[in-house]
Amino acid sequence: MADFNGIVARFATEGTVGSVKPLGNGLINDTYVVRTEEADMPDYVLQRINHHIFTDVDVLQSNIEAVTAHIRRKLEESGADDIDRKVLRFIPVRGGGKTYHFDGESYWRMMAFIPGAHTLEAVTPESSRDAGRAFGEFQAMLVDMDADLKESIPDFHNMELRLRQLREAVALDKAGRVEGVRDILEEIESRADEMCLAERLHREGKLPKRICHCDTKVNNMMFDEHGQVLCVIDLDTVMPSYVFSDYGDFLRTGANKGDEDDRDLSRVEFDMDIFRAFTEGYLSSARTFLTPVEIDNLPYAAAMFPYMQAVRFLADYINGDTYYKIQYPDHNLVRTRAQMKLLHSVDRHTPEMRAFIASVAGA
Ligand code: GN1
Ligand code: MG
Repeated sequence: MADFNGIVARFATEGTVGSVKPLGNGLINDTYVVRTEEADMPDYVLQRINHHIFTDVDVLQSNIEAVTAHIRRKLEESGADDIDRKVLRFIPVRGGGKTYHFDGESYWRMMAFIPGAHTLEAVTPESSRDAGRAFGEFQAMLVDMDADLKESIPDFHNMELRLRQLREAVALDKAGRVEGVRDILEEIESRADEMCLAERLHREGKLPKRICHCDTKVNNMMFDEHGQVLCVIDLDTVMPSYVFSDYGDFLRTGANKGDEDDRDLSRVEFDMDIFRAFTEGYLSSARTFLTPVEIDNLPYAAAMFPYMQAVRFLADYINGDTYYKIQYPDHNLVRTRAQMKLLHSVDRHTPEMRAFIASVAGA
């Protein structure tokens, strides 16, 4: 058990720590809510950063500080109200400028808890329209940022790299699980070229990298008491990437009628109502900067993300579950199958998606 009081004391927080309790269900970091005893003092979110995944915590926090400062400045310039609920505020450590503390074992950071806000695990067409607008706005606000952000996980959404990692896992077969998943591996390989389109377009100079969120899950947004989006959270993966990351990963999680790890594959279907609402919202704020190549390939992004996530879950399963937290032994395999099922459903809707995007983008 970590010495929470000792850790919190390292940060320039206000008030007296009352309680520290686990918060949320992220697969990567450990998150806690720190309640202060005084009613007029802020509460905080404390996180143990997974430094096996984010190996350069200094890069990670510099990216996050640069991005939140840029957004805060933009909100101030535009005269927005309630700014402290619209952008995260990281707490510096006492007597130093850094926003993280290393206790000899783990890296910790703290941010102000946003009062009266909540996250959602399920989406409706209304909230996904807002989400589309919010993630589009997030990208739009960062389009003119000069700071040179580094990739906090190099090649995070590089499909070619993810396939190489899967092939390495298969070659080593550390957990002796390859024999049991030959059918999925075969299907994945049969679509590998098609799914690496983004990297090819980028090499040909036809697809830019922009600052993206790269983990645009439904539960990475905060809503206010009226169900309005306040801000996007979980900024660890904010880095240069293709806009496909934010578009595709939202639909992967938000437009799945089942769960990411559903055992009942009949529940896993691509939800066109969510797709339409999210796409309308996204294009309303992102159309100002998106290129025709980016717009034309949004349906590809919707397919690539379930595919990429299947590749990642399957590689982890084959490696013996070293990356994602699991709740039972074949959890990563169940997740893989659910992502492949989602991909099949996306495939069936591709022509309809194309037509819809063309009508909205052309409008
Ligand atoms: C991880 O921790 P969480 O749940 O926000 C992962 C994402 C995956 C997701 C799958 C840094 O995100 O890329 O899409 O799990 N984040 C990292 O649920 O690998
Ligand atoms: Mg998260």
